[in-house]
Amino acid sequence: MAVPAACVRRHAVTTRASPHRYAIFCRVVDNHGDAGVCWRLARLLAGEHGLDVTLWIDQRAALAAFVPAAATAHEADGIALRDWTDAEARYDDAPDVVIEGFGCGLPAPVLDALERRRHVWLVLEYLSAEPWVDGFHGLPSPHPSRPLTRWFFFPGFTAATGGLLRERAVAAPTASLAAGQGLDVTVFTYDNAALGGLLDAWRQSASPVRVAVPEGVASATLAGWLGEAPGRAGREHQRDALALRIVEWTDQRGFDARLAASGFNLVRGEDSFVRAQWAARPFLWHIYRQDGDAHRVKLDAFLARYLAGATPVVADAVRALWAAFEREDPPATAAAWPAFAAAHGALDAHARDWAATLARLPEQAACLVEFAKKRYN
Ligand code: TRH
Repeated sequence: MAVPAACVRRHAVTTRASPHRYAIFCRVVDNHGDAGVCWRLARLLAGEHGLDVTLWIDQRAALAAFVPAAATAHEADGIALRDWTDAEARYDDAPDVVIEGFGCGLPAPVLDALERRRHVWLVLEYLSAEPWVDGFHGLPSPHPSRPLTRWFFFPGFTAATGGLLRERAVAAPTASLAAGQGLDVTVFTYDNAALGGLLDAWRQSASPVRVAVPEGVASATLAGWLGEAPGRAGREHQRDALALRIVEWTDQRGFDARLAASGFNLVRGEDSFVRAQWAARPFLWHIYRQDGDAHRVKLDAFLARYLAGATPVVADAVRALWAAFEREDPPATAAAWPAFAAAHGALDAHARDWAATLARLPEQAACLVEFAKKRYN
């Protein structure tokens, strides 16, 4: 894979050999994003860079939701799978590159092993569009009590960051499939009363709206709106123009394909948020809430980039809908929908332009491999 010049320039340190054995450490905070991002990265490193990758994870169930083999197997998709607790007890592996997922820490036996051998230790940070990320990507930090150095690796939306995860197979965006025959929507949000506002709007739509919701997603909100439990995969709920279908979870490839086949996507967290952008459809990001409303800063930083080149019609439609949803305001969300729907063609074109812009930025796995090569000593 071609490595963007920006990746290489920033880390110009003498190369001595190519690190080949990668270990990714992942602790699940909640939901599926920690496992999802680590798995996406692992698949790219193994599948597209031919590297030897082991994923150490503390909660296999979070991964097994979309990689069923991960519940018990020692290997899936060419990636070795190991339990975090095993590394706490004893660590005999000898990776060249250790990736600490989202600052989750490393078990003491791993730190002991790193002290004994040549390696690169990267801390994979959360994705943010905030401008300060440019200055922090790639900085070293000495360990407070051991002779070890960690390097901070920030994904991001500029050439000065580590970029975004993107498989070679991501298809060039095509025009939306929705025009004319109604709208297909995928909903992958957290619980949020504002989702009820959207369902109200879709129910009253002049043309059919077909909504797919993976089983268990936003189930309290859906139960409140439907007046009954949403049920298991296969269950369908018809409410006037709205056909709401509960669907099975798929693997990440299937999930990506589902987003690409929808005319509008509601996503959340980090990995699905990125995938909605590669799907190049109009979308709404239900950002993960943080204490002190820190998430609003992140949301605004993303919107500032996403809407920088947008027409007023697109910018107003996105801002009104996203703001109402973030405030968890059902009537305002329902009220924002008609303008969003009316701008669908322009929103779709904007989403394709945005995906094309992002595709010219560094690809995260390629950038990380280059970064590790330069720091391997
Ligand atoms: O599940 P998320 O909300 O995860 C997170 C965590 O809450 C985390 O603590 C937080 O810090 C982070 O968000 C910001 O959302 P995310 O990141 O979109 O991860 C979901 C993963 O599930 C993603 O890799 C896609 C995958 N998935 C499938 O592969 N198939 C499916 O059918 C579905 C529904 C999801």
